[in-house]
Amino acid sequence: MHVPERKRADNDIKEVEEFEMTKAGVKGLVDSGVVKIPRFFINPSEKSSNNGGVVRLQIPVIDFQGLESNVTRRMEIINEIRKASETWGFFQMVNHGVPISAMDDILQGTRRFHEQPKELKMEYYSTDQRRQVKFYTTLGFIRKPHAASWRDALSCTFTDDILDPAAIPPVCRNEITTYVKCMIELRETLSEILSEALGLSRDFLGQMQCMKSEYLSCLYYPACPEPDKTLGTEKHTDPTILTLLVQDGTGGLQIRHDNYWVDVPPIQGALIANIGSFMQLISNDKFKSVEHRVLARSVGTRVSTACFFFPSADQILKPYGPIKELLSKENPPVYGEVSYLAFISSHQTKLSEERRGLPVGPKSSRLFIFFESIQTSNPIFWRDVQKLGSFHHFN
Ligand SMILES: O=C(O)CCC(=O)C(=O)O
Repeated sequence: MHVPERKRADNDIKEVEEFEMTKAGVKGLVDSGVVKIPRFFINPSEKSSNNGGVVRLQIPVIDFQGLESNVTRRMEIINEIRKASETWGFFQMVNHGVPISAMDDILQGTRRFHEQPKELKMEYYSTDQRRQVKFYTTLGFIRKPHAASWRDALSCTFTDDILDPAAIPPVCRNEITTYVKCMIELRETLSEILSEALGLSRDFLGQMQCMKSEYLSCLYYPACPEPDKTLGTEKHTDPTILTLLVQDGTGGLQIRHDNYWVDVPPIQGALIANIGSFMQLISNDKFKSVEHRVLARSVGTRVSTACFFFPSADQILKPYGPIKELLSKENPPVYGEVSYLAFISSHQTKLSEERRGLPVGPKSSRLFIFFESIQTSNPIFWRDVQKLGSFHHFN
């Protein structure tokens, strides 16, 4: 039977509202024994896309051994990271200095949070993007019609590296606090390496404070009764400077490369790094932000934790553009200037337009023009800006 588009959308919204009211997430659905997934998880555009992953292509694995002690090796690592950031936008790191125990613990803490009794998680359940700590599935979905991802998230925003530990759920408080400290240490190292890989002074990105805040996302992907109809994480790029990810041994993460979906295989002890689209902007397209997604699966639960780096609160309204030192007559700016806040909001608009199948304009208009107007015309937006700290939505 033909169901008119509007009717279908209304039904979807109702279904989402009912789902949100349970405050139990995807795991709650699975625990209730669903055999058919709700319509708002169905992702028709993904049905026909290559789900197998391509094994002959492999994303770079970079060994950090010798980074501090061997000048030649340091230069090699910088070159490997430059190459990977220019061509893949993704790389795996081993011997990166983050203790394996901290990585194992954050994955266990993530699992513990999501697997505790529903009543204990519910107090954190929220669709309010401004909450610094929240448990959610379809954040913002009702305002942005698109297919939801088959996963639950616990997210914590550390603006300028700070979050009161008391705000973090006790069941994973120690793990999150320890892991974020490790992420901050590694961020310092990567900030220097990425600066040098761009041909800038070692402290350049650090001085810009463009990766001084973190959004930690503790992700739980339950088994799905109809995995071919949805995705664990919808395809997207990250609106960040850099993202660091630890995944368990399950697999399912894929990145878009040369028009193929390439598997990112789990490697014991490795962390995955990917370039965010704000880095693509400030590097004037030298470094690439690429699409990635996570497949849903019929058996087993997948757990991962992503740490997204974005600018300091002080810098959030400052105009950023391609770094002047990287520009020349041969390499003119590809982008105009934009504040991070405008950028991230435009990223969401772009995502929802793409998800609705609308055409997306050329780079310049796509990124900036819409938010040039919003910046001056929307007082509510600006009120939210003032109390910024967690006005972020990373997929
Ligand atoms: O869970 C993963 O492996 C990736 C998650 C991701 O891409 C995201 O949350 O933005």
